[in-house]
Amino acid sequence: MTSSHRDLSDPSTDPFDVAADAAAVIAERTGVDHHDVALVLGSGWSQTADLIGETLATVDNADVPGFHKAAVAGHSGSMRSVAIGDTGRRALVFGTRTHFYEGRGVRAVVHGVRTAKAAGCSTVVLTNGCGGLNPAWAPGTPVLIRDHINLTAHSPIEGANFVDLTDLYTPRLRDLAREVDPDLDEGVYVQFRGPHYETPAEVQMAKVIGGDLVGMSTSLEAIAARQAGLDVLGISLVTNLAAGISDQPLSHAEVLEAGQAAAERCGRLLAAVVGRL
Ligand code: 8IG
Repeated sequence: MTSSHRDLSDPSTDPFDVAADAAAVIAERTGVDHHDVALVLGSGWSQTADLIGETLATVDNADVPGFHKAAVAGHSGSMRSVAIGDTGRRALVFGTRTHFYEGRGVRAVVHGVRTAKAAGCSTVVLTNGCGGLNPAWAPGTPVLIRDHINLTAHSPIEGANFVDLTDLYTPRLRDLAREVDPDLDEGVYVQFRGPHYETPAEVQMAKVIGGDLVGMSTSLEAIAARQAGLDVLGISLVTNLAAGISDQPLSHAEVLEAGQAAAERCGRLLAAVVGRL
């Protein structure tokens, strides 16, 4: 293990070196040098990973190079190594993510995904809480991400690397999720910078350009995952109707409530999909 805690925001630091350092600490603290699948738990998803299997180790984010404490209420500032049923495989479950709006830079946003790759994962499951544009999606409805529109005007990719994003959200994994839960709808996720929610006019713009879901995460992570060669499954939990779709104001309390209400359906979905990967 290396004791270096190189600063991701220093341009002379190679972010993949920090990811390798992080993976080494994770291996040491969890006792296994290989994880198979990584999950990032977004708003509303914190209670959903327990059905995957037994938690065998918990590591404080603050102890892992490049990671930070949770910035959002309802997120946990730790990562867990979870047995995937009795398959012998392991899931690396990130209890929180770094959001672009935190201002730590894109490298920090995608560090979890790069660490997952360095830890041996071949698949990443990105979850989030978001606003829905389809009035039929009541708060608490999970929706598969079919594609995204990245409105952050940033990319996690540095240099002239032209990464193909066709089928970014792996079709085979979407099919698998729908086998598990045939009622799952699919949608296009639009990542705004945040941390303010959208105006109703911005939500209408998202609709006109082909969006179904509005949120503040996931797209940049998915791009980094594709660059790393990971398969990506994205699942949004609609925790609120997007601004102006309903006449209700938006609140983070509503987000946490919808998560509670949906925890069982979402947990069963995650556990079944991860068990069958
Ligand atoms: I939870 O309505 C959650 N996150 N941008 N808009 C955006 N992000 C969100 C929303 C929302 N709900």
